[in-house]
Amino acid sequence: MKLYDNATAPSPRRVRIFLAEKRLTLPAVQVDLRGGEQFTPAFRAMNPDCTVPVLALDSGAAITDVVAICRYIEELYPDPNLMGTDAEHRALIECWVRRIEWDGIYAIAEAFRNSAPGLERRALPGPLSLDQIPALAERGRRRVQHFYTWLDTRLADHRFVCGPEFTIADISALVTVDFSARAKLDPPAHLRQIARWYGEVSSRASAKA
Ligand SMILES: N[C@@H](CCC(=O)N[C@@H](CS)C(=O)NCC(=O)O)C(=O)O
Repeated sequence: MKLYDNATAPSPRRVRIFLAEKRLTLPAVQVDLRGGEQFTPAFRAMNPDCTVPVLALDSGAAITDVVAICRYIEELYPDPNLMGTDAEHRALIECWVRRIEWDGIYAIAEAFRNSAPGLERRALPGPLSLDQIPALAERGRRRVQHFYTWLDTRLADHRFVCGPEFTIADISALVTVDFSARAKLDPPAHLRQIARWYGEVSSRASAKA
């Protein structure tokens, strides 16, 4: 197994934290996204979506999605459990992860990629060159505030996003909040539950990954 990674991008960091929680280290290859290495024929042959992370398996298969990679690792290395212990738990965790992606990660990406100098013509990751649309940056900023509001409400009576246990949903939300700083969209200080939860999850050793 080999992980195609990038040290500063949020998506592969979700996998690195997941691996750190499992106390696993995989051989890794840094993909130079700024230098356009994701568009080289060799990388495209492995992942036509031109994104990281990719988990290349010894079988020759390539898993090109964060949650699919984590699911594969979870099945091989079930302890500690990070994706649910029974049908209901697994389904609920998946709901929260999807909500965090949709309202959090994608919303911040929408705001950031449609406004950041240096990402002109790169408004979406992937093989297409797409122009930035300033109205989408504004829409993304509004969507992020909605994300923070519901996350704070959720955390008011849950220690972690899915209850008493740390899960992949916390990893996803932690990476989202850290990504938000790059878009100058940090959670508002009055959302005390996010601050309390962030203090706890960001001090875990895995958060350094
Ligand atoms: N399908 C992927 C998307 C991952 C993704 O968007 N990766 C970004 C880094 S965070 C990327 O590779 N971007 C390449 C680019 O911007 O050209 C997943 O969620 O696993």
